[in-house]
Amino acid sequence: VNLLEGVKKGDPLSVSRAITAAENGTPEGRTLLDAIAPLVGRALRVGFTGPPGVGKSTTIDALVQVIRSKGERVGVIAVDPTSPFTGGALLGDRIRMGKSTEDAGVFMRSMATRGTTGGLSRATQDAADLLDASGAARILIETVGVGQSEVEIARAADLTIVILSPESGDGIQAMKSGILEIADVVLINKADRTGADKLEHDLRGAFDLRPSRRQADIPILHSEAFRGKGIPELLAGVDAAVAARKENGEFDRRRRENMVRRLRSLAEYMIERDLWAEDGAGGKLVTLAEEVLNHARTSYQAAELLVREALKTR
Ligand SMILES: Nc1nc2c(ncn2[C@@H]2O[C@H](COP(=O)(O)OP(=O)(O)OP(=O)(O)O)[C@@H](O)[C@H]2O)c(=O)[nH]1
Ligand SMILES: [Mg+2]
Repeated sequence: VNLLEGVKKGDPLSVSRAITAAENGTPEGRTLLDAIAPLVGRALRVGFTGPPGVGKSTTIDALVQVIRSKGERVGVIAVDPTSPFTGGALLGDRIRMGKSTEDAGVFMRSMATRGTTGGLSRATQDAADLLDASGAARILIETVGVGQSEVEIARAADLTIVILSPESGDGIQAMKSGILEIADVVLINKADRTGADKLEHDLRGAFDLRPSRRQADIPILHSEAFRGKGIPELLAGVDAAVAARKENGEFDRRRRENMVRRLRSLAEYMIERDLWAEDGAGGKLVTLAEEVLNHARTSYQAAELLVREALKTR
């Protein structure tokens, strides 16, 4: 099977295999990523983050249905910091929705922690690129907004939605954790519960204390994702924000900024990979340690040698 052709045609099995190859860092994965590069950049990437259990997956599921009703193809990436399928709602609704599981216009993928968190971020961006090349018009990325690295993954999108709920002091927690700093849109989900208006009021108050123009512009929307309420309005809010950003140049500026961060971390990953490769500098590590102990070299000289070795291997 030609994986590249399959990805380009949007064949789900090919996309799935391609993401796995990229995730595992195989040569085939790398070749594919280079080959699809000219097709990347068309899809809108939206990051969703927020405290555990606020309804991120439910919101995404509901949003997927609204997007599908407009006929657009959509890709979903759920970044799970612990295990592939604990998210519950995403998988649960997928089974419940029945038909939409077979809907070739929806592609869902869960990314599990593998190796370093930098690796997770890289794998997520690669998966988004593959979905982009496969013809998805929108790519929705869910991360739990607890660890800094997960928040970073959500921020690497074109637009970041922070979801809160009126329950269990989410708002206060969010204000303290700094997660609101990355919000382009705030969604107060579980608006059926008491306290949604108070939360909005508190958020406005917090935004007003830091009256940068950006903060004042952040829309605060309400939803009851489990019954689809407020979700068409969320999509409209996203589209309005994107249109405004394209108009004022913010959209392109953000893409450049994200790419700078992505290249920086990719270069760091490559150096580290090459540094510890068995056939490269990594193989000299024990010998060099011995030499330092025997005063044949200083530790700095030995480390310099390792770095030079790593940089010339590939
Ligand atoms: N009352 C109420 N419950 C909701 C609403 N939206 C989602 N839920 C419920 O909240 C629970 C958590 O929903 P999820 O969508 O799994 O939340 P999540 O943020 O993706 O959770 P994690 O991925 O585990 O962090 C589920 O039982 C949902 O049915 C809502 O608008 N109102
Ligand atoms: Mg979830």
